Amino acid sequence: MNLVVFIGIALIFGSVPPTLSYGVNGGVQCAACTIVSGIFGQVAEIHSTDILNISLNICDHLFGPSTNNACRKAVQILEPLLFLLIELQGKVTPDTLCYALNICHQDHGEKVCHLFPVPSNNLLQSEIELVKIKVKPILEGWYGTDDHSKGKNICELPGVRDLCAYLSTIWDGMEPAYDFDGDKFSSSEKWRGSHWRGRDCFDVNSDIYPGRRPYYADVNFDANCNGIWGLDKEAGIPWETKFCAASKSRGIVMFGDSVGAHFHFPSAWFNPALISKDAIFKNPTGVLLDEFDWPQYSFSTGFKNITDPELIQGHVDSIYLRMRKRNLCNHRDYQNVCRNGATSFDLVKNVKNIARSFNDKPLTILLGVFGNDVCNRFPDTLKNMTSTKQFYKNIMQVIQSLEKTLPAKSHIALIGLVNGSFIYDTLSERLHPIGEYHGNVRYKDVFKWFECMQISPCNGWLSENKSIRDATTKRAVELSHVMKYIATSYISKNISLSYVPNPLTQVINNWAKKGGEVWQLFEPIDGFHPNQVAQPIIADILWKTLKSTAPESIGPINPHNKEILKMFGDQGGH
Ligand SMILES: [Ca+2]
Ligand SMILES: [Ca+2]
Repeated sequence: MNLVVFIGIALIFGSVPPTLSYGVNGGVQCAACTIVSGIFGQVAEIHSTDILNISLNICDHLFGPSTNNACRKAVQILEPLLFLLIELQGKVTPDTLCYALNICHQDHGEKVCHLFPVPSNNLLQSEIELVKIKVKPILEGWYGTDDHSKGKNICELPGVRDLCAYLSTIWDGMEPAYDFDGDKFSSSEKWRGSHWRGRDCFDVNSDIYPGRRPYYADVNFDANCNGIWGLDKEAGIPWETKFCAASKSRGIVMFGDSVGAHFHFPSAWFNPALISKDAIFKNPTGVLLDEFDWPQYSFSTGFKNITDPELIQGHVDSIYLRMRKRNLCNHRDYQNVCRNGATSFDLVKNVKNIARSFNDKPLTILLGVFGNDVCNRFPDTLKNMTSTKQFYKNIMQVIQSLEKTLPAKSHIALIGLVNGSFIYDTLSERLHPIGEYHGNVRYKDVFKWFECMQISPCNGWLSENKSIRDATTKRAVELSHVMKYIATSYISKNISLSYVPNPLTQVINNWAKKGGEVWQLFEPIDGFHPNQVAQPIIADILWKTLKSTAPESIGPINPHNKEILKMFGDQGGH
């Protein structure tokens, strides 16, 4: 039960801002409790004896070995619950347990929400009462003997409180946790480090970072971290000047939401057989530090081969890799400035996190909020979508503030919103990973349950009501038109703009033409984030569009690439 809050929340975090409580009837905490009890209940069926150790291993796995204290402490607090789960497995549903714990409840005027099939003869209420008797001593152990009838917040528990606070800190900023010179570039990978922005090759000097122009032609040291520096003594010319000065090298930024950050929740974590075997949790990964995002493998700023196949599999290709291949002077000049759940309103705030001054090399910014402006959790979802007028205002504000800071010849590619109308039809009747083991939970059940607790990542496209889904698509198309209008009408002396239709429609069409099924392209847990199969296809389509509509955004091929490779090898790696 150590993941009580977090697996469930992360599931939803892909598309909503990271807040630890929202929704009705216990909302996101109820969801977390139900999902984690569901998974661990299944684990207990297979492998009950070692569930505590399995939980502790998961802590190490998610947080990395050095930061596991908060998680391990939380597991120890929740231990009695683990044993109750073993006792109850197969007898009551996870919904029942979470209601008995008062983490799920029924708010005034709301329906009772449940994910797993309701017990026959509507036994839910009487089962809840029975489990409450068993839960009572545990709750008294935690909260004392006062009234437990009020809904409880898991983050109020001693021990768990520290874990919640820790995670809030991790997921708070968009700057690297380890950045000793404060230039927004880091020498470590995780926690908004080099997984997100090119590695800082000298993290105690804020004048040395990827993307800057060379310092005195980088004769004495590598000021822009591209691995090229020193002097060609025979010719008396600095290597950086010889290889890069005329190359029009430039950097790439992905600026947007969870799609740009490559949200991915390993489905192995939903598989009780794999969890019990413990194999997938053997290596500490610190996945949580990267907010369940995998920018290092993404279509925009991906740069490394996948080495953890138990968590994620597939091929990596990206706009960054292609720009780097085109011109090796671009080495390490990438930034992924994305945040799960970001809307156009968030872009206005997050734009300050793009690290670039007008003295640096030009930048190509892929700006895309794929769906959060039309996706929300509210029952009246249509009223809560961003209006075209407001969207125009937000995007204009972002562009104007970028125009003030970006180097000349920078380019902004505005990417249209996704058309999510395929999601419901593709998935609703399929089994969701949490229901695969017993064959009892389909995507439409998950969607309805989200809606019931008002925590849905996208009420519009996940609604069973087709007219609501159509209205959501309509607004997404309108907002894409706003992007296109801005891209074609904005006049600037300093920067250029272009519009890129959302590549996903073409990705789906190409895939279907080859005989593939649409669901194979999306994350199984949430059903709508493009998975690692889709990432390289997106990169390819996006690249071709950029190349034909805005060739200046990718720059020319550097004729010195072979010489750079020969002279500087892997240029210090990533
Ligand atoms: Ca730094
Ligand atoms: Ca250099």
